[in-house]
Amino acid sequence: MRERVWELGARTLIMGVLNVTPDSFSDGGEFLSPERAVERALEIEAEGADILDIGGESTRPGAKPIPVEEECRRVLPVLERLRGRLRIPISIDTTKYEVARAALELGAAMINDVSGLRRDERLADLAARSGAALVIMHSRGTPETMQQLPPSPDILREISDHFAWALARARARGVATEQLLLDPGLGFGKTFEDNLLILNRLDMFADFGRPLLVGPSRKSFIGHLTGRPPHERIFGTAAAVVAAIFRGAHVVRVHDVREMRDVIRVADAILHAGGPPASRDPTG
Ligand code: HH2
Repeated sequence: MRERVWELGARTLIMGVLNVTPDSFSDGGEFLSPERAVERALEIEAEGADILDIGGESTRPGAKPIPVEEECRRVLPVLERLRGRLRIPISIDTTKYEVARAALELGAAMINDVSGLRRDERLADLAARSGAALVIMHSRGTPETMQQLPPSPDILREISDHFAWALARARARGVATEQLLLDPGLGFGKTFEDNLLILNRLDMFADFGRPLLVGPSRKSFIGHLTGRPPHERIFGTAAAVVAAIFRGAHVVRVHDVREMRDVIRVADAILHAGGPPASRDPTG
């Protein structure tokens, strides 16, 4: 990850979410002013996150795409103000080349591409040139269309096929294997049952030999099970985080960093009791 190296497998890493948007499904509008966003970023670090993921475009189901200029206007002032103020690396949650390029210039060390290179393969060129880590996430359709798609006949196969394609594209464009992470994209065009299945079978993606990132935080499948609105899905999120850890997740993307840090500490300790499981080393 540029000049940094993340050690994976010893403990589960936390990616703290900061959405600088008016319309994100759970924290939309909360951190739209750069001052509030910076405050929350510093808090996310203090709460124990290992990386800060900043996004300027909501990917909630039905969300309309926004222009590059608007996305830059939201996230770049926050990145500028954070320069030199965080010890943890920053990830930019974007599918747009221009946004990622500007964020890397301001010091971001990871590109979190929820389109998994489907929108713009040049994101891989940026990773290759800068050495930034690249998250390849699987999404069915785009946020605007994903709820209208018919269910996948075999969601696990569909995700695996996408990972294989995107890893090959990234490598062809010069990204080193060590820079790549995989994310099955909970909630992105998946049915309720798909999301549960993905979490329960997460270990099947270990065969790719890359670290696995998952983002169950406050998502609607948790609301579906608990009947609770996004801000009250912390316990449900905790259950999904623990399940993901026991099925081999290396990084979890969460809003409630302080709470999930405790959850992860306990889950990791149980997981490692009796020696570290061999399957946790993503390189096999
Ligand atoms: N989920 C969201 C956004 N980005 N990135 C990765 N790698 N994995 C995810 O599961 C993921 C993601 C959606 O959550 P959130 O950012 O809270 O909402 P919104 O897209 O409405 O801003």
